[in-house]
Amino acid sequence: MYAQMVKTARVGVKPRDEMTEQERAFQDRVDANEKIEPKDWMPDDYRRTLIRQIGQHAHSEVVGQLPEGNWITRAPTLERKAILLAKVQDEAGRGLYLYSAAETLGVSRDELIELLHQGRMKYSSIFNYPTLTWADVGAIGWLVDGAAIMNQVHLQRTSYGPYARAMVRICKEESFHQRQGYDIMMKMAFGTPEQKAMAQDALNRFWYPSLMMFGPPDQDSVHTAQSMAWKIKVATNDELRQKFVDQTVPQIEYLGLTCPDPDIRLNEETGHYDFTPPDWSEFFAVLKGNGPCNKDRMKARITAWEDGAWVREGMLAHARKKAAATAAAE
Ligand code: BYC
Repeated sequence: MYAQMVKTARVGVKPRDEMTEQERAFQDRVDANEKIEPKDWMPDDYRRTLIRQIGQHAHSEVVGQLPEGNWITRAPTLERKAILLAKVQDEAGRGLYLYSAAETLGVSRDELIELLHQGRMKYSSIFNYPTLTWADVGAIGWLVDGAAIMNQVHLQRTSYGPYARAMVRICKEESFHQRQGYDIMMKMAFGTPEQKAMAQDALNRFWYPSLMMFGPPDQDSVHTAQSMAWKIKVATNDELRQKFVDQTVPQIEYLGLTCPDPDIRLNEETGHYDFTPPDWSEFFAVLKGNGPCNKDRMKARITAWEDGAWVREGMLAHARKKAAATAAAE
């Protein structure tokens, strides 16, 4: 059923005097910071927006395993390999409980996965960039997980109960992920000149794609106004991007690396860093499927899904057998 709704999820904020009584009561609950639970009444567009965002979030976790998975067998030490394995495993688990949160809204995991494979649902743009060196694994943990946590800390206060609760656990994992990334960057940045050069190169390539993770500028963000009114989002794309820059620049300085944005500087008046925005035409090209790795990522996911068919069939057969045995014993 969600398939028919996917492309209709763009709505403006409905003025209060045009709302039905039910919609007004719903908005009042949201305004009072009450959590909305699966069996509560909710506007169809609230449901659709959540399915879209939670579904994309789940897909991002699952597709996001691929760039790091590329380095599991090549991690430089046994310890680094064990840490990376644990991190990638966390991402798989998060995909599962985010799909479960979406299922509470009446869409099946199979349907969401099918839409992803058909290119009708998105996942985060960042995972369409390649991981060329071990330093990229550090940059992903530091910058990509750092950007993700900036967003997810706010999402713990999102209005939909199951999503907010999933975020609490995700944030705990994410802070470990971010620290392991920064730890790799410290080793590299304080290591040999070659290691430091690799760290700088990873920062250069991941800086702007990380800024893009927060979504288009507020004036081009189609969903922000309504999502903020419903407290699905509790901060805008630009607000979170600015917070990320403010947090990250001192970390770059500590590492002794150089921010790839030559114009970045602390604005004494605002107390925030002024920075050059990403090339938004690149962002929209990546969203359209034209990033460096879009095709590889989808191919890998579809192959994994098809190769795993026998596992799903086996588990279903086992569940049917167990259910029949239980029924026979009653
Ligand atoms: N990439 O109106 P807007 C992780 C789309 S995974 C792709 O601002 P919204 C990790 C947007 O969907 C964590 N698409 O949208 C995992 C919309 O298109 P549609 C991932 C993007 O939803 C493994 C259009 O652009 N985090 O950390 O209000 C390893 C207009 O945008 C992107 C989440 O998923 C993008 N970057 O705001 C390591 C957080 N940005 O749907 C790490 C949850 C925008 O109309 N999601 N678009 O076709 C959100 O918070 C929001 O969905 C966003 C976008 C802030 C991303």
